[in-house]
Amino acid sequence: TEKNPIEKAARKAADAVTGGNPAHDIPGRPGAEPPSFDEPTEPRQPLPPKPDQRAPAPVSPTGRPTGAGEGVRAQSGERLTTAQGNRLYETDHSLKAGPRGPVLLQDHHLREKITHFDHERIPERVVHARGAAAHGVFQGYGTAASVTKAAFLGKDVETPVFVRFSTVLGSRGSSDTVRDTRGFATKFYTGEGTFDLVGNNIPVFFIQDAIKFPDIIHAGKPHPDREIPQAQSAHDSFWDFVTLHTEATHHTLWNMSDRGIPRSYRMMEGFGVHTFRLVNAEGATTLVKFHWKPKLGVHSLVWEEAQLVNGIDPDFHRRDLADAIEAGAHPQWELGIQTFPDTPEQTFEGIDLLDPTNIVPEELAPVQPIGLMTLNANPTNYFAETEQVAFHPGHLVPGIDVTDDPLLAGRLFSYLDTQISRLGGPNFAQIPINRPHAPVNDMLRDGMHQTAVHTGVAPYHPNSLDGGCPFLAGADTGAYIETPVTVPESQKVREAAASYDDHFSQPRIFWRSMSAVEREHIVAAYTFELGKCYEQAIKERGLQVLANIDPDLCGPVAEGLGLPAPGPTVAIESAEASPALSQLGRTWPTDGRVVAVVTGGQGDLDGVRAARDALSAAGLVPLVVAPTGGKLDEGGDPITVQRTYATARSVEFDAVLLAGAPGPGNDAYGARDAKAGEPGATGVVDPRVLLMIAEAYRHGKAIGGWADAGDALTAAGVPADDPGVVVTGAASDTLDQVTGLLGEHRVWERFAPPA
Ligand code: HDD
Repeated sequence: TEKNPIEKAARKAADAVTGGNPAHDIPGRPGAEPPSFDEPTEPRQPLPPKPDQRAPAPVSPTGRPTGAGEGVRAQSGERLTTAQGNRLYETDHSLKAGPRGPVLLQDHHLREKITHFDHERIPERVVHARGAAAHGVFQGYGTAASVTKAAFLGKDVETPVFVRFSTVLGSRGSSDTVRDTRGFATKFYTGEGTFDLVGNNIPVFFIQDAIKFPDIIHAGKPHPDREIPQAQSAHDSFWDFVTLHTEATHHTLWNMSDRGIPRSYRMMEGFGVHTFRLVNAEGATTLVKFHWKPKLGVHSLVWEEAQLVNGIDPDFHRRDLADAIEAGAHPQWELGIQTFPDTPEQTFEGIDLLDPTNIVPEELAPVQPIGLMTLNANPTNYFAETEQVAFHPGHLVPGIDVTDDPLLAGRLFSYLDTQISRLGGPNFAQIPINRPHAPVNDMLRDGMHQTAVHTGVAPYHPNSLDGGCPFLAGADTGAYIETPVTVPESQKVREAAASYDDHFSQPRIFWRSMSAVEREHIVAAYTFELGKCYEQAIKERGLQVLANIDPDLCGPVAEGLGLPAPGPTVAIESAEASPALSQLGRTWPTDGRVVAVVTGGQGDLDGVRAARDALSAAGLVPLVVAPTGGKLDEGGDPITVQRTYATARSVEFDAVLLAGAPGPGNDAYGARDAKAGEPGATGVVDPRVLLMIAEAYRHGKAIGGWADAGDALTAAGVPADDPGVVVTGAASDTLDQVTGLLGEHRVWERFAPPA
């Protein structure tokens, strides 16, 4: 009946497939029955992006903002299309010769869809494969003007940033809370071009020369025969390397400390590691080390907690960062610099500034704040942004220059090279997340994935055909203007300066700066990691390294391994402690700390409500935990249950509150398990609540309760008068004390080593 010849042809084709049976008509086809499923067929406005997903507007290589249409192809138009923009009427069935017949090769849509899918993955980063990122803004204080002309550090200058945090060793799908260094890479989209500060949460590095980087990474990655263990340093090849290359001792000690298992990306320091050279407007130079200081303080997990989280929530850090930003708790870091005179020796107080295994204690060179970074938006698309972002320590702006640290020199080569293989060619700077927010006119042409349509005929300099464009910058505005540093006269050698030979003095400073609890954690970490090695010789070499740091560190580890403690083979000098290295002894803001409010569902619900509201008002995150999901107290002001006994686990919380029952005979934490008793049965505490209390106690978390909450503590074997355990008569009193305890992150007395 179709008059239109196209519709007629389409009907014929459909009949060929359906055998002319209208029951098999394809929804959306001309003349087809309306689809029987509830799918919108008319275009609707897409949901507006969440407020936290506002990405900075990408800028094209020509400096113009790119809307849909200029260069970037994302979703546009309302109908499903092929990659060529041809509208599709169906995407759920392959084209077949009859409903039960063979699939036809001519089905272009099928082949295009599957082929694209087959190529959806790109090589993961060879290191730092697992990461999470966020957008934000950096605001300069103007305090660095005397040492650098970098415009983005000027007073109140705002610069968009993109920050990617990562682990180093694990694959892209590995767990977040493994013991490892964390990457802390920041891309500043400045008006003078992009500046990348590609740092870590540990201020020193494993090796002193980039030529060893493949070796340390081969040693740390899973063994090549069985590809195990994933994302771990607790294995023979890692410890083989770091005990043979003792320059790794300092970094390894930081990894074995609580810094190796951060509580949150939001609670980590960041370090540029190398010494950089700043240049001011007069051309005077200063050597500096960059530091990021988190406003929330530096906090860590405890080891058992980290291990549990690996199974319970492998995305713990990723989720924490995204949730906080979405909730409006925007994490902040202050950027600071330690400054050193740029002398020919490039040392400070005897410390070689070109050796990346050294720190300069903050007591000798205070960190001076120069700006504030706020992360305020989550990425819109993980692949497009977090996965494709390409950092490079050589992305520098006028006023910031590199030094001759041999580790940095190798990095300046490596990052560009790796992006070419990872992102498929030399044009990765055109990917939206990598586009500078400054005009680009680079004379780089062609190549794989070229998305710019360059104009002109003379991409060379100087030229007369394109009007001489582009022109060069003046010496006052150009980047990469070499500082006239004298290179010491020497012969070509493959060796390091003698100052690079001392591998133990700096680790000794770190060890001696730790509190008793932190030392206990370090001993436990070494005992665990070396204990997981199979080779006796590696364990023994590990102990020798520890003896050379400090026999006090070696002794208890040797005892744990059941091996004799060797004596030191180097002179054990006295070391001045640097209190700034310890994470303890200060109180910090409690914003965003997660507190469980555990109720049996029928006890003191007014108390639950009051605790929830007071915690929220104080900027903390209360999560109501009850035996089952849904709402409590439907009659009055209902309380939404956020976690059930089945979904909650202590590791998600920084503190646990037990909402007391109004009186005896009405146990608030009664088991739902029929075997254990009726819901809310008197005297029965659900084993999952008992586990939560016991774990929270073991992990040094504050535990609070009111009214008869003490009964549950007793059942869990937790002494009600122990430090950090607060039971009072009223929710408000308990809350005040628990929030106070959270300022110190944990109840450290619980970890005190046995006398
Ligand atoms: Fe590196 C990635 C940090 C030494 C070679 N590195 C990478 C990332 C961070 C660091 C944070 C992840 C960036 C992102 O999120 O995309 N790397 C460091 C620090 C180092 C360091 C602080 C020492 C001070 N790196 C280093 C050396 C080499 C590399 C010595 C090679 C000679 N790093 C790379 C790389 C990576 C990388 C292979 C992998 C993915 C990438 O670059 O983009 O090129």
